[in-house]
Amino acid sequence: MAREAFYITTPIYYPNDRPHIGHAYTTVLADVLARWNRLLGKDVFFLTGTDEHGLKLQRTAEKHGVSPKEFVDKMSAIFKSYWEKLQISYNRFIRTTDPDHVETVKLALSKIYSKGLIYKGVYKGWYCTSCEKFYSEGEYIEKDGVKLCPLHLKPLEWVEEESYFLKLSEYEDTVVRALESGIVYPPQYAREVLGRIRKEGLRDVSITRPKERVYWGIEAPWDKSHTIYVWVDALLNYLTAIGYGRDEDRFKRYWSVVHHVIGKDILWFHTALWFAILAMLELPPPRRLLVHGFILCRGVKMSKTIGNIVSIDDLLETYGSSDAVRYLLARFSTFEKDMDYDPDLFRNAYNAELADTYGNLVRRVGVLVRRKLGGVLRRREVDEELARVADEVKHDTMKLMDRYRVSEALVRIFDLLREANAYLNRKEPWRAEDPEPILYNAMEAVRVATNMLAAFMPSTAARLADVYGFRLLGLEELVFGSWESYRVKEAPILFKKLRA
Ligand code: ME8
Repeated sequence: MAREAFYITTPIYYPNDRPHIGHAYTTVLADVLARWNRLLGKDVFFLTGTDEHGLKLQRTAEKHGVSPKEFVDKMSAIFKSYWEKLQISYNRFIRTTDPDHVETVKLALSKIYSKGLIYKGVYKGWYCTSCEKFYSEGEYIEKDGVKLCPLHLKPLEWVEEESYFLKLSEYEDTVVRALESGIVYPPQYAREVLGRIRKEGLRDVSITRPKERVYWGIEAPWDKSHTIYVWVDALLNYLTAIGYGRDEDRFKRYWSVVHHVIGKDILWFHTALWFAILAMLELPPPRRLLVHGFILCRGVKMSKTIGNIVSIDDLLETYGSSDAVRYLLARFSTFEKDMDYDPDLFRNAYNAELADTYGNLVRRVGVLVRRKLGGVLRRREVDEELARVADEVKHDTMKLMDRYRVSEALVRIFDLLREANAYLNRKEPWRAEDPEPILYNAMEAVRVATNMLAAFMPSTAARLADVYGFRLLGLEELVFGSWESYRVKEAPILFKKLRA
């Protein structure tokens, strides 16, 4: 039987600067979900990449004195190198300058154009280049008579030019229906967009730019003097990567199970604009749109443009490993709310959870197996109580992950580790005449927890499996009390304690 498919995407990021922890947050969350679904035995396709066209990139490259292509080549490689450091297991890293993407954009837009859903007009409005977005009255803020972008607090530019428009207004009902169908998680974000549509309606949007102003983009297939608006170009990446217009079977297989993970800043584009474009292409809306809040830095959204950034390198250096960084980002992730990056909170969780609860348990069990049993631990009678906890934890974790409750799932896995620590304290294998049954059960708890944690901390899981002599399994096969024998080569200290 064909394996169930699972398609997960991150936003494709603007490579105008290196990624920061906001980008890492989304990408790690998506990676955790991708890896978790692989553990469930699914055929996962995980997509990330860079959004390389548009005025922002054009200007940044000009500022650096290089061509846009040279600039994005260099920057997309930097994004890749960070995702490697963070062990992001993407199946494709898409770049909007990739030839198959350029082809997809032309194909999709020609289709929409031929349906009469694109018309010529004049656009006038206030534009933020950092957002690549027009702001209408009520959306921007005004200070000393200057109109400012509400996100970047930078002056908006007045733009008045010929443009082609997309008839979004004809798709209001379709978009509303999709929003009401429960595909947006958490639902508060669907309500937010619905509220805005109710208030303003869905207006037609400008989807091209005159080439003389924005040359760095994909040419409109029906008018070579225009380039496609970067957001329309970018959204279509989700179709390119799974073979839209080239491989129908593959496309259908993955499109039916697509999960987009995004930050709330780009919610409008991923609902109003995206759902409408999909309907114009006669495609269903995504299966799920998972929206998370911002990482704030002292109450303000962290952003490259504002300059209040915590870098990925800082985090890697502070917490010592990419697994620890991944753990902490997932541990404090919230979809509903923003998360304020608090170094004390992160350090305390690192010390209490990773170093003490997990690290100590692993080390204690390993040391005792080596000291008491010469490193060889065989299967013995199962402790019913610990087995029950392990089963319940696995069951609950699967349910939580199925509902994208990533942080709660982590806490639940740690319940098993806490229970195993308490079990060791109670049973005192260091005093026991026959310590093997106790150590076997504690080790089984380590194995079951580690196997689930492989989605969050893949290096740690692989390393432990190697030095303790077990194999990481699919979740279906993961049963407490089923591993035959362990060979403990060394008892590692997984996470060194951090000082304040
Ligand atoms: O918007 N907190 O790219 P982008 C949480 N190219 N998440 C954050 C964050 C923060 N402080 N800062 C950034 C774009 N992010 C477009 C996307 S997709 C078809 C095109 C994350 O480089 C979050 O996922 O500005 C947010 O939605 C995304 O980065 C924006 O990245």
